[in-house]
Amino acid sequence: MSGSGVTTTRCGHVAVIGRPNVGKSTLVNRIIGQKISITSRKPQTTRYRVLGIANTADAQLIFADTPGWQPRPRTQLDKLMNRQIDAALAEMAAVLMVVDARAWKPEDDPIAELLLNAPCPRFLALNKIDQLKDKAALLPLLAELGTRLPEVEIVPVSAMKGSGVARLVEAIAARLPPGEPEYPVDQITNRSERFLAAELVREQLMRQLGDELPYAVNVVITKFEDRPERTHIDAEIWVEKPGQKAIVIGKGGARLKEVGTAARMALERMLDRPVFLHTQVRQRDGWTEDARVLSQIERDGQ
Ligand SMILES: Nc1nc2c(ncn2[C@@H]2O[C@H](COP(=O)(O)OP(=O)(O)OP(=O)(O)O)[C@@H](O)[C@H]2O)c(=O)[nH]1
Ligand SMILES: [Mg+2]
Repeated sequence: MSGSGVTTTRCGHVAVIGRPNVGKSTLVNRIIGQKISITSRKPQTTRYRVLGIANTADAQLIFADTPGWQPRPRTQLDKLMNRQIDAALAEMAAVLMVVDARAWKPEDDPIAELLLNAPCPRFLALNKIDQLKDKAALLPLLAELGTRLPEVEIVPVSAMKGSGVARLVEAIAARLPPGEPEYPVDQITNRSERFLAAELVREQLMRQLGDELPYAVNVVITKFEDRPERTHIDAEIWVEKPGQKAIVIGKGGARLKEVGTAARMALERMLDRPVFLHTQVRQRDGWTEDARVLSQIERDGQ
C-alpha cells in the first residue's frame, strides 16, 4: 500500500521445475495451504500440470506444478509429461527450481540449464533442510551455487515443515510484473473437483502399490454427484495387464479396500462433506500409448 492509498498489485505465473521426487508438489501445496497436487515417495507422482494460486497482500502468484523432467522419455506418457514442462516455461513470469538440499545430483544439471536460460527472474529452493542434521552443511553448497548460478535467488526451505517458505513467496512476489489478479482471490487451483478426485485416488495407488505398478495405472471418474447427504463418486482404475488387476484388488479385495478408504477420507477433507466412493478396476491394454486417452487427460479439468 503506497502513501496515496493506491495498492500496486503484481501478478504472474511461476513455473516450478526440478527432477522427480525433490518435493515440488509438497512445496506448492504448502504455499497454497491445501492439497491441490498429489505427492508420494515415488518419482513421477505428478503427471498433469496443476496450477496452484497463492495471494499475498499485494500479489497473486500462479504456480505451475509440473511432472519431474524426464531426461530420456520412453513412452508417449513420458513425452506428454515433458510437454507439460515446456508449456509451463512458455508462459512464465518467474521460474522456481527445486532441489534436494542434501545432494546435488547429475540429473539436476540439465534443469539448472533450463533455469539459467529462462528470460525472467529465477529462484532456487534448496528443499528438505529439515533432513540436515547440521545446517552449516548448507554453506559450501550455497557458496558453490552462488558462483555457478549467478542472478539466481537461492532460498533454503522445508516444504514439509514450512520453514523458509514465506520468505521464498515474498521474494518471488517482489519480482513479479505489475498486474491485476488473474483469478478470484478465493480460487486456489485451475483444476476441477472431479480432476482432483481422480488424483486423490491415484495418490493412494502411488503410495500403496509396489514400485513398478503405479506408473501403469490411470484413474477416471465416471460419476460425481452432490446428493443432499453426501457426494457420490465412482472411480474406474485402469491397469494395462490382467496380472496388475489382481495386484490392485489384493487378496480378498483387501488392497482395493484400503486404497478406497484412504482416498475417501482425503476426498472428504477436500470437499468438506461426507463422500461415498465406489471403485472398480478395469484392464485396458496399452493405455499409456493410446493417443486418444492421452489427449483426454491432457485437457484441463476432466
Ligand atoms: N523430509 C522432507 N520430505 C519432503 C519435503 N518435501 C517433500 N518431501 C517428501 O519427498 C517426497 C516427494 O515429494 P513430492 O512433492 O511428491 O515430489 P515431486 O518433486 O512433486 O515429485 P514428482 O511429482 O514425482 O516429480 C514425498 O515423500 C514428500 O513427503 C521436505 O521439505 N522435507
Ligand atoms: Mg509432484
